[in-house]
Amino acid sequence: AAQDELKRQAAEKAVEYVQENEYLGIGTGSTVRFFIEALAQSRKRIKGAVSTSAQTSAALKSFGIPEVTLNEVNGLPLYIDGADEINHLLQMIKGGGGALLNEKIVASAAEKFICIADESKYTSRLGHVPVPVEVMPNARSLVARRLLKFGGEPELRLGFTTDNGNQILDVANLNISEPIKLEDAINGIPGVVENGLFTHHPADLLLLGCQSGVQVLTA
Ligand code: DER
Repeated sequence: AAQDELKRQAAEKAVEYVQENEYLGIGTGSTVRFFIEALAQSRKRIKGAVSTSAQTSAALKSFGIPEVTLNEVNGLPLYIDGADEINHLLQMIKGGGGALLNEKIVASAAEKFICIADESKYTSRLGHVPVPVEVMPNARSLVARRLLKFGGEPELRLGFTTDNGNQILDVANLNISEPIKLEDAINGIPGVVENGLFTHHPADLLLLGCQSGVQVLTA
């Protein structure tokens, strides 16, 4: 599909930023899958990849890219990941792939976060997609009621458990006029493990696959 081609072009561009013989944090999703393939084809040798999901670990293994755990490294020079939505300040909504907890952890360890996406993800205002909220299963109903008070419309992601054994509420209709405050308010609800607003720490660079080619964007 045309969108896949745009994702692939952004992913291939990201390989240029990978430093040989360094550790690399790698996110989750279909755009990241294109990145892993492009990294393998580039024959660039990295010291090891810190993965964010079983899905990404499987892709790394299939391409023979060595994996290390976050505990084995002391920080990371670079983190590459996609997004469900990204605004002009490079703040993001992530979690469509269900890996938002590990993604936010590994992203926080990296000096630089490069987001790879197709043009459909780029927006002036976050909120066209729901905000995924990872919750402890026993607190699901409590958290859902609290999110209703925020004006959200929480919907349980049916038949899905995260790699960490938690559930996800996809919350539509939130007023995201103050993203950083909302990110913190959601995480302040007892029972919430993490949410998909990446606004405290936006990406440093966006490689955006567009019909006109890959645009390299900063906030
Ligand atoms: O779940 C995630 O955060 C993924 O990065 C997601 O937001 C991007 O998925 P895609 O590359 O398949 O669109």
